[in-house]
Parts: sequence; C-alpha cells; structure tokens
Amino acid sequence: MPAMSILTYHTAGESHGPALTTLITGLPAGLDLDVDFINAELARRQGGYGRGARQKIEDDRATFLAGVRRGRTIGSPIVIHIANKDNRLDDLEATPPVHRPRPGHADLAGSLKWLTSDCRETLERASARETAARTAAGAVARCLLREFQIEVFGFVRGTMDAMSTMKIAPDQFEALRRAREASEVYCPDAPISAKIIEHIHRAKVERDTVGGLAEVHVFGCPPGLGSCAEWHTRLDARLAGAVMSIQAFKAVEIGLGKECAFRRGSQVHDPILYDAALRETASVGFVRPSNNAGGIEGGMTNGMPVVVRGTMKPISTLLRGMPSVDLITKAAQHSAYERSDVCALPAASVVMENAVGFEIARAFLEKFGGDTMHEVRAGHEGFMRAARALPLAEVGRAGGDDAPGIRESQSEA
Ligand code: EPS
Repeated sequence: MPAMSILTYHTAGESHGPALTTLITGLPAGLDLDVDFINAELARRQGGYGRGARQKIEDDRATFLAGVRRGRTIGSPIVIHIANKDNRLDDLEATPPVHRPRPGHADLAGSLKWLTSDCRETLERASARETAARTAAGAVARCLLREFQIEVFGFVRGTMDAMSTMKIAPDQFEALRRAREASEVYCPDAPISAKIIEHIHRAKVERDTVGGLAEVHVFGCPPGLGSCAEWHTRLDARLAGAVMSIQAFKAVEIGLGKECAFRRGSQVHDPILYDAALRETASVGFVRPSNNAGGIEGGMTNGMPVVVRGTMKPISTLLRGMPSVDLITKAAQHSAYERSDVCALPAASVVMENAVGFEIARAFLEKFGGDTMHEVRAGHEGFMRAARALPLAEVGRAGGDDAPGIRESQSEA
C-alpha cells in the first residue's frame, strides 16, 4: 500500500442515470478551487458546432459533496456530483433495450464481454457523457497548476482536409484563447474554422459523422516531471494513456509524433541553447529553437511546452446506419440509431485539455507533493532555485546540510 495518496480520480454514472460522479483523491489541503472556472470548462465541453439535441437538455454544473470547505480543499477525498437532467435509464419505454450494435461503438464488444444481447447495458457507461465527470476532475487539478502559472490550452487542429498549420506560442496564450472562443469549433485559425464547420454541416446533411485532430499545449511546466527510471513513470506514456482512454480517440502523438518517421535525426531533435536572460522561466535558461520533442525527452519534461495531439474517429452513431446484425435473431440489420452528435471534436478538445491537465498535476504532485499547499509551494520553489543554480556544489547534491541550490559552484556564483 503506498504511504502517501497519489493524485488519482474515478468516475461513476450512466449516460441516462440520475447523475455522474467523480471521486478525486490525493490533492493537498489549502488549494482554492475556482468553481466558476470548473463550471466554465463543463459548459465549454457541452458546446461546439456539430453537437446533438442532448446538450440543449443538460446544464452541467459541479456540486462538491465532499473534501471542500468554504471553497478550499481540506486534504480529504473530493466528490463531485453532476446531475443528468435526461434521467430515464430505468424507464424501459423511454430507454428501451438495443439489439442492433453500432459498428465502431462499444455495443458489440461489451455485449459479448458481459454476455448480454442488450447493448444498452454497455452503451450507457461507454457513452461520452462520462467525459463531463473527467472534465470536472481535470479542471479541479488545473486549479493547482494555475497556482504555479502552468496553463493548459486545448484546441481543434482540424478535420479531413481542413487542417490548421498555425504555430502555438506561449506568449500568445491570451490571443489564442480569444480566437478559440470566437470559433464555433474551438479552432483559433478562423479560415480553417469555417472549413471545419462546412465539413460538419455536409456530414450532417448526408447523415454521416466526422472526427479529427485535437491538440493540447501545456505552458510553464517545470522540468523534471515524469521519470526515465521506470517504464510506467514516463510522462509521455502516461499522457498517451490518458488521452487514448477518451471515448473515440484512436491515436496519440507527442510533439512531432508520427512525422518523426519521415525525417532524419538532424531534422527531428531540438538543438540545446543556453540564455541566462530566460533563467527565471520554466526552461531555467535551457532554451530550444524548436520543440519537436513536445516538451518531453526521456519521459520527463524538459522545460519547453508539452505538446500532445489526439486523433478522434468519427462518432459511431450514424443516422444512415451501418451494416450490422440483430443480436437476438442474428439476421442482417442496419445498426440502431440513438440520438447523437454529428461531430463532438470541439467537446473532445476540452476533455483532452483537462485530461492532460490532470496527468500533469499528478506528475507535479509526485515531484513536489505534500499534505498542504504550503509544502507543495516550498518543494516547487526549492527545486526551481536549485535547477536555476546548476551546477550545484557537490555538498548540496549529496544532500548534505545545505538546502539544494543554496550553495552554487564557483563557476556560477
Ligand atoms: C453519446 C450519445 C449522445 C451524446 C453523448 C454521447 O447522448 P444521447 O444518447 O443522450 O443523445 O450526446 O454525449 C453526451 C451526452 C455528452 O454529454 O457528451 C454516446 O453514445 O457516446
């Protein structure tokens, strides 16, 4: 049993059950939760061009049932409740059994797994409705990151042949955020945003669906999060798992991603420069003219922005249906149609932003964690001071009576 609680979360709740819930453990005491920010993330997740009628019914809001007193964490487990207004799971007329599995959905695999011919029992939990609970967990964790000026920015890169080549720079964070808010599909590149809308509209008319690429950048991340020491501690692997687990995601890339296969080493690896003027930034002065690594080398953050891209497949509920079979008669049938979205990529970019934020916060607390925010702040500050003072005198490194970073080497002092 681990001695200290590592930041983690669980969700529970069916798409048309009474509520979604999130249990978060491992947050230190004394963290101010920005409930307006958390609810704004839930509202953003509900939006985006291409959403179906469900979002007109729901009004997702986080109610804190445990672990928070007067807006502040108290070190105990946190429980968040999000009500489902479309709550009808036990009404067999309003929510009947489903016998014709949708290709691409969890319907068939789940029905085989749980030995049932009613796909309803799988689809209710497989539904992306669950991502509201995940978004809430990520937004809570991001309240911690924001205390350390770490910001997470997610957006839609594109769909089909409408792909933005826009560069995402940390110093344009506010302008990017405004441009993203101005786009109905959360794409800060206005001409591409219009083309994405066109693709979604056409898919709707043709009773089809579309997916696409979502991307997340983490600005201000200190170096040293994650580890190369053991395979399961590598941050890139953990980010990939967090993003791949989002409903309908089929691929994850870090930085240059699969483009690495098409280039030589000299065109992939980011040269290392040192600029003392940038010593106070997250890079601690070790700047890179490019960021093909996506801020992670050896499974650890290197002080550059962390860049993660996810591929979402088109929604598997097609109004036109797909060839399938009836699980009871085994006769060929078109798949069942359940009310759904034509495209949930903008929403998925919000989910991804918060899922990435949660993993970064987890790695942050692994390195700097303590029972209270006071200890977390002290741990972070001490590490950054030491990293900026490199090379440290041996006595500091060996854990002698100097605090790390207090005694600098002759060359730095
Ligand atoms: C989903 C089906 C639709 C989506 C849902 C995911 O729900 P419903 O069947 O109630 O119309 O809207 O996503 C959400 C409800 C949500 O909040 O994101 C599915 O089958 O995955």
